[in-house]
Amino acid sequence: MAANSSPLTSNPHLTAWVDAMARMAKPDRIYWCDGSEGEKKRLTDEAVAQGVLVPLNPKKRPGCHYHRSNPSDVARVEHLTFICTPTKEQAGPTNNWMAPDEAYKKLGAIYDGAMKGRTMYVVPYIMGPNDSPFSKVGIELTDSVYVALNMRMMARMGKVALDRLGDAPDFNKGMHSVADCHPDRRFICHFPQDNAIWSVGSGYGGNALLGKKCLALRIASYLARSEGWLAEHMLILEAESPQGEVSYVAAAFPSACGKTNFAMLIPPAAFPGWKIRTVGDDIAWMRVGADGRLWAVNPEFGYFGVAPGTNYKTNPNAMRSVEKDSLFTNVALTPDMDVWWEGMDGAVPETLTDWKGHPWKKGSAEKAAHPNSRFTAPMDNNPALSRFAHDPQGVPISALIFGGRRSTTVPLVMQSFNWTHGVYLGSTMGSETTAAATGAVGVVRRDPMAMLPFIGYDAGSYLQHWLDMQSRIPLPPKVFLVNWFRKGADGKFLWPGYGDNMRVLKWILDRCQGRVGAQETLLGWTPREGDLDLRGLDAPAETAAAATRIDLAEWETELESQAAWFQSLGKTLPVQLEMQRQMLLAAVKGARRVAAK
Ligand code: OXD
Ligand code: MN
Repeated sequence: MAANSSPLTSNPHLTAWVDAMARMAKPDRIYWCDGSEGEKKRLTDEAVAQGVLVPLNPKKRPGCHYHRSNPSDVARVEHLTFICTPTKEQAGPTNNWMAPDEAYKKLGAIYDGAMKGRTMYVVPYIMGPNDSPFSKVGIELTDSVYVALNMRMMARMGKVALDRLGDAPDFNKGMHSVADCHPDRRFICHFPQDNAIWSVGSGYGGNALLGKKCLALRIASYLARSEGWLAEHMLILEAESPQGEVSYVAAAFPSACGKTNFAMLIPPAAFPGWKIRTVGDDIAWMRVGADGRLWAVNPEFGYFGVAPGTNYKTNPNAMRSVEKDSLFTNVALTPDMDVWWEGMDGAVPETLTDWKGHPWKKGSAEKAAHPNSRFTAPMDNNPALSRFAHDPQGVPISALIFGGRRSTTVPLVMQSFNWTHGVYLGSTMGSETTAAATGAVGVVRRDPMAMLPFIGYDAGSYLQHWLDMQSRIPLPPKVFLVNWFRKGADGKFLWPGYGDNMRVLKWILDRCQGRVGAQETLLGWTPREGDLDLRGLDAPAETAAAATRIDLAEWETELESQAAWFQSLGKTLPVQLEMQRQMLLAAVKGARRVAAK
């Protein structure tokens, strides 16, 4: 490869670091990515020639490619993900910790010569809009052409990042090698104090696309605390009412709770004139604006979404986003070289090639697509992209929403009494384990702000930072908790979800404007009968009542069970949060005592 083998920059900090990493990994070639269209074509042709990518049927999926990963490398590996702060206490009880020296030594030994016979791609990128004060520059060095091509979709990549960086030393140093892709030599290490990430042994998105979870959440959350802002696992959506009022909300849900679907929601027929547009589907960086409000940007440039379950009914905008120029990983292939996954529209094909490359027949007990198979699509493909998605100033946030997957206890929607109570609701949110994961079913896994795997430092200090933000935001957003997954006595979901979540969103937006009623319960503000707009809802009238109900006996159990979670966070747990829990518990116990008399 002749093109771009010499540095596209004279930045001495950058060239010295690239040289040092190359001396360690010993690639045959170094290639500096410029982000051009010509380069995209060249790298894609190269990937196709190596068998890393397979072109899909150009009539059905123009510009699209397919990738099959190593079958042992299909998901994020939380048990192999480390925060390498100088002390273990700085990483806190919810993270794996490795001493920085030990991590550099251990991974250095794996990197040593790992790129022999390979090309090292230098991938400069910006997380955030090009000219935004929010944005951060990262450089990823990788021996995977698949990673380089994914990065150009997921971040603003190439010369644009080198131009922004100029001669400054201020860039994230991301080193990545698939090495021999063996689980025994797989580590994802973060060095927040060095603004560095070393990832080895995995080519999977969340482990290998270093701009996403590693930089935009783990490292950014650490930087955000010292710089006074928030880096969160949140979608950002724009809602426009029929009267033309435009508002923005940011919402945190654990992985696999329908975040991309909510970010691309289609309002039900009973809500004519409402338009929902996407700013981001996974990550929000939020700063206090000059006007005292909280402003958010989506640092990403594309979507890295879970394919199974996505169809033209559940998420038409995601389906349209992947109609062209997209990359598919570990889905199934149809005989005419289109993609397929469980839950796609239409009849199940008679035969397919499954995600491992084996022939597959309709009715097979095996899944054809891996449950965590993914699409990568440029966000500009989204027909409902907000016109502010690339705005350097971001969008002003009216409401923050936290949500988990709970079959009992947590109502459809609840507004917090104040900021501290809102932070408490976020800090105790969680999801029940499902049969899809190993271990007991129905156990609540606490996942504060949906950030458990992504907080780049001690979790108690992270929650303190959230509390401290109150004094920094003169006009803070209102905070809400939602739960689309509550079940009735018959074990069926009480709430239809998907587009009907618009009804909940409308209540939230109206609450932000003081336009709709609510009832003050012991646990927070919930909609009274008639407050939620249920016109045209295809569900019995009792549904909303059952979904929004507060059951004090369930809450007593819930509040008691939160004690162990808070205790597990150790001495940095903010005292206000434990006091909130105790105040609510005392109130619930008191009310139950009165009721029992
Ligand atoms: C996740 C993801 O796992 O966005 O949260 O991929
Ligand atoms: Mn995510």
